[in-house]
Amino acid sequence: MQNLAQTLTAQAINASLADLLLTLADTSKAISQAVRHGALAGVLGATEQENVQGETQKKLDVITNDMLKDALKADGNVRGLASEEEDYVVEVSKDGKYLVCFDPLDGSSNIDINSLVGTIFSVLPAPAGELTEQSFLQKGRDQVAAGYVLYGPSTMMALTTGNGTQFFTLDPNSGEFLLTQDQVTITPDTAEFAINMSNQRFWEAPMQTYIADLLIGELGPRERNFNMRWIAAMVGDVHRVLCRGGIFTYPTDNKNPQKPYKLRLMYEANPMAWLVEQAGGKASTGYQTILDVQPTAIHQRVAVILGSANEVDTCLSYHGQDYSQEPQVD
Ligand code: AFP
Repeated sequence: MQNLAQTLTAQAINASLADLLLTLADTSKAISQAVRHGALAGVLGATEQENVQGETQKKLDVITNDMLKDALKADGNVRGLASEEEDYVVEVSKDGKYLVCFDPLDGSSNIDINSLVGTIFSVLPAPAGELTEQSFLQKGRDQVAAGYVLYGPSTMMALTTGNGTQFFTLDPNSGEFLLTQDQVTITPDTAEFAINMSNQRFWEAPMQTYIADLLIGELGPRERNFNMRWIAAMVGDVHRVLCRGGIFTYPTDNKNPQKPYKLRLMYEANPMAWLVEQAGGKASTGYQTILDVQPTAIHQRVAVILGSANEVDTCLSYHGQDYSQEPQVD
């Protein structure tokens, strides 16, 4: 079986980007070890700190963030980095060709219950000149690589460099990520949806109607029944969608008018949207294709509706002109 390095060579990925992706892969192996040790390593539980999102940082959030920062600083190919756990962008090397945005441990609320967590990364070209937050504010369409590593029963990487979406499985014996699926393809139709139903009363009317029709199933306009899953870790829900189809959405809600969206654009929505599109799926904010959103801030959030192409289209058809007025966040 082909390993990650051999796959990158076969895709004719330039040496600098290939080295960077191998650094991310090697770091994810160390993160996988840290996650697996859990309570035995005293890494569970929360710190006293809050991140820029106002969320209490788990010990593993901080540990994994430091692991990635240290690895990327030593890599030599990185101009700068942005992390969910860092208030500001971090300059790394004036010679680096790439910017890396990452969520070091997505789903960290799952850590203490031994449920799925993962690392999400997005690689952008580094523009010339001084490094500022503006350097990172490039559309998802401009990514040169994107992926995640899922720390589940097996440790798996999903990766795209624009040559489709590939799955790699970490071989515990060799320590190599081996290519286990070359061209991941999302089924265009599905009978499975993923949403946090507890927010139902806060959604906008079109999403309430769309989900209500899924729940009515064969008795309603969809004329068939649907199943629901919610892992509370985007990395787990998106992996399921890539594996067997589905629609995943964290839509606009008015639970907190100052925060109508939950998921972060630069290091959650954009990398996942590219993986999904490269697998034949669709990814929308409800107002526009996620990969075409012009970022305005490194920690900006967006609504996300992604997965099986025909089901995403059906969901969007409920929105029509209702979604023409995107909520404005001060
Ligand atoms: P945490 O990393 O803080 O657990 O958040 C995970 C996440 O950003 C995303 O991965 C999940 O899909 C979503 O939040 C879950 O949100 P709810 O906890 O509101 O269901």
